[in-house]
Amino acid sequence: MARATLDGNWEHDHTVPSRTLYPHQWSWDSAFVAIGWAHLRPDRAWTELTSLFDAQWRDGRVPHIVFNPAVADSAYFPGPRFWASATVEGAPATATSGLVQPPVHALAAWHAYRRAPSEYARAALGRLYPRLVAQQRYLTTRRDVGGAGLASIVHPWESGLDNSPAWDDPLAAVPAEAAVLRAYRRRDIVHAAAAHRPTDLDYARYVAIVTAYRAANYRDDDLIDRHPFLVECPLFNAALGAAESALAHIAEEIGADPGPHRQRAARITTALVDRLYDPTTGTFHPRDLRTGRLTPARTVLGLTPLILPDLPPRQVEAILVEAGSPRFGLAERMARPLPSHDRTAADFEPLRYWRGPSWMNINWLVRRGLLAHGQPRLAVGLGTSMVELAATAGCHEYFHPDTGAGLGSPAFSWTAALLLDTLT
Ligand code: 9WN
Repeated sequence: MARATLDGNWEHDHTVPSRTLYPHQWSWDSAFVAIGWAHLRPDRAWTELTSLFDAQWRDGRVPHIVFNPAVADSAYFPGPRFWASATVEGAPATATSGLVQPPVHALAAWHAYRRAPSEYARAALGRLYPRLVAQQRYLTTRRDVGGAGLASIVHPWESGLDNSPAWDDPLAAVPAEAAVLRAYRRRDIVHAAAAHRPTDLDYARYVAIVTAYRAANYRDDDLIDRHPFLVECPLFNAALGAAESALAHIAEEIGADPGPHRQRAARITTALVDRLYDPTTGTFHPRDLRTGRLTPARTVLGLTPLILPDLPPRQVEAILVEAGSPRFGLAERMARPLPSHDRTAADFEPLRYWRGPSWMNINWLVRRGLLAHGQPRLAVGLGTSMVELAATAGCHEYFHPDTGAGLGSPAFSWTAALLLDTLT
């Protein structure tokens, strides 16, 4: 089933997340998918990552969508015409979006390499290395809007958890003009139930934020003075720090200097704890740069700093307490994987996208974190629940966090890829 899903979604040099909902190449999807290909066809793992980085912008940003020119503009909203990247200085010839997604690529590349090492893979890793470094440089310089050593996201789409309750407060401050949205036609609700997707109001704001960024040609200078959405996300920055740790391993493997990567990993970890950990809630929260405050929702984002190998013991312990609470239900024997939002919260919605359903990629990341921090029994508990879920429901995009029913796309690439990886 997992193999058939990946094979069915393979498209020349990349894997579409889903044939219906997402007919192009997505950034963090490709990273997760490469891990799956490492088990089946390692050559495709490297082709996948290489094709994504072929669309890297001159400033180092890796776009969150690389558009397939053979697919009609109307097949996905917002399509290439809306982003208009071709007119922007420093963008590649291929049409892309102007946003990024969590930088999980170095982590994925290192993981894929260790799953299937070979001379071919080492050469591919060596070619990818400077591009991964450029990606980090972009995020740690141009996106350090808060000036404290963390990267800011400029749109909820950059978090990968588009409509998480984590973004409700910062989004509420974004003016939403219904007229803006009426000018476009959403495609997602043609293929998925509207009640399982972000709302029209969410989309109006998504469009308004891109419109503001696009009007400045996707430049990042002076964002603090003009951009309507600026947030330091725990997952995004945990990925940023974990990327430096992975780059240190990659550097060692290919004969480059791992030292600067280790130093940067340590700095990002310290900044993440200083800026995003709340000792009163005992979990990590996003920081809204427009208000300077942490956003209050306790979402699964708060657990993801566990992927940082040098996260201090106090925060590791706090995450284990939060994850093991009724909010998320992590245990050595657990019926269902972690939900995307606090089960006990009033705004928990078990069917709506990132506001409750379980997702394989987030569970995979937390499981890696458990293994890295010496929690093999909890990792087995979580891994078993993930495998049972996908084996029973199929390779769906997301799952009802209580019943385990499959939701969204029924043949979703990263679910297949990470199922394969969790099985071994
Ligand atoms: C917007 C492709 C992507 C994932 C995101 C997920 C969803 C897009 C959308 O699909 O986002 O980027 O149209 O909803 O939220 O994490 O990368 O699978």
